[in-house]
Amino acid sequence: AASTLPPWKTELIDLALTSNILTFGNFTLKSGRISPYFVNCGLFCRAKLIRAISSAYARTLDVYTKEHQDFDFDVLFGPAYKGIPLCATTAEKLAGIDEQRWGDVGYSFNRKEVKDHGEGGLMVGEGLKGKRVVVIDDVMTSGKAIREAIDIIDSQGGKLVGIIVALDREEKMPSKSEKEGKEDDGSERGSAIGEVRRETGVPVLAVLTLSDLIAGMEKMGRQEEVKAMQQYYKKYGAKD
Ligand code: OMP
Repeated sequence: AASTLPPWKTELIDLALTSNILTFGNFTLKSGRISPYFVNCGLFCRAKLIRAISSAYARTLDVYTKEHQDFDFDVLFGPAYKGIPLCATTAEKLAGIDEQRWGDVGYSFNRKEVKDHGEGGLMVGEGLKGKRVVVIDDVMTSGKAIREAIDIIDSQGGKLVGIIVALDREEKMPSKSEKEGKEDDGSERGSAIGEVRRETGVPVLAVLTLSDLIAGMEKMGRQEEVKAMQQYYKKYGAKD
């Protein structure tokens, strides 16, 4: 798979690695799983890093839209807090790719605390009512964070048409035993992203997947990390 990774993905992985956005060790995930790698998108917090990740989101959306004539959207919704800079900077990058095509795309985000004075309300930015909305978020593991964002769009009268994340960890749904705080039962189950796709009927795009990270690390000759990620994938990876 290493040879199929386009140069822009290799560069992004390299940048994530040198800026400690992609790290290796022992990490307990939100799901309770212990992962040998972690991606902290909150650390895209320097000019060249936010430029790189917002360009990658915009490129992924632009390419997907070109390849799927029936796909289009009006607003990028970035759930608070981490989605806030992502929706704004990605909208700006879309205008940079093609202002004719993307110049009128809106962006919006929610407040975590509802304001009771001034303009009030839960939302900031472009209104979602009657609009085709794409959720932009950082990492998808089990899809819990994404489901919360979908509820907000529903409550605002928006129409969810797509989801984009920086990283799809390609993990299977948590098993019943995991939800009870025990070890995974080892059964084969569908992917978290697949489940969200089935539930919502919309495409879930990812700038990078775990397979991309493995291919990128392989290209850089980081065999130890490749092995750890492959072992993790064997245990928790989704086969669909
Ligand atoms: P789910 O809600 O299980 O899909 O997990 C997504 C969230 O997990 C992200 O919004 C992060 O808060 C966190 N996360 C990461 O940021 N990076 C990772 O590599 C893994 C996780 C995680 O805990 O699964």
